[in-house]
Amino acid sequence: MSRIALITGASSGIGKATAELFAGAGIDLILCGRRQERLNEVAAELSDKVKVTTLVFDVRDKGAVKAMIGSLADDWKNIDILINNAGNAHGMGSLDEGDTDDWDAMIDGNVKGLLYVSKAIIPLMLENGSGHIVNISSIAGKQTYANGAVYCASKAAVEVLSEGMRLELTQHGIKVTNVAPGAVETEFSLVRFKGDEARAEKVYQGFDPLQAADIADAILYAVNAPSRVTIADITILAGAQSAATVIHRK
Ligand code: 8X3
Repeated sequence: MSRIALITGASSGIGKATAELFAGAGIDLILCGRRQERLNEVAAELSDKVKVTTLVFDVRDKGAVKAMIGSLADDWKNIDILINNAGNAHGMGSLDEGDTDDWDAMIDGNVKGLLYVSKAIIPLMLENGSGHIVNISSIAGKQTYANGAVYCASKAAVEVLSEGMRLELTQHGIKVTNVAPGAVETEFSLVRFKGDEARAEKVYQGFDPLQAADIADAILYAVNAPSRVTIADITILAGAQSAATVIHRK
């Protein structure tokens, strides 16, 4: 029987790349995101390979998360894999000058959003006595950098939540994998710098950055590992990257 994966933030970046790779591997998909049109495009692209359904909600909206996941037809509720991918950086600035709305967006999305989605899905996995949760953290969750402390804190929280989930859920047959990517060329920097394309492009200049598909590869590896194996943690840096803020540029 084919597996079912629910992916948040599935309309772009790592979420979309994971959906594409999973479809190739025969995994049915529940694609979640805030933008129905973009989700529809991804769904249309993949629905000749696997069964695909979409759910539109913002992970920050507790009520919507509960209602939308609760609205899934019974067949779709047998979720084998949860990819907690939705998350973003908003702004970059010092703690004295940072925008508190940006802080709210990062803590609410990256931390509370991940919790709301997990809370809606863990009971379904417990009922089945199996499941796999993959949390997309960041190298920023392991290494703090100036002007990014709130983003780093939000991702450090993801690291801790991965550990907490693993401690609570292993006994119930549910695996938890934490994936911490470094510099991946997606819309990440464009969002962080609020649409400033020149600034966003500079982040990935002078070296060969990671692509979303590189992260998707690692995720597929983790969810395909035999049942005797738990891939607990994967950190993936760009080939020219040695730490969160250390990149060898030509
Ligand atoms: C994104 C990686 O190093 O730009 O999560 O914060 S970094």
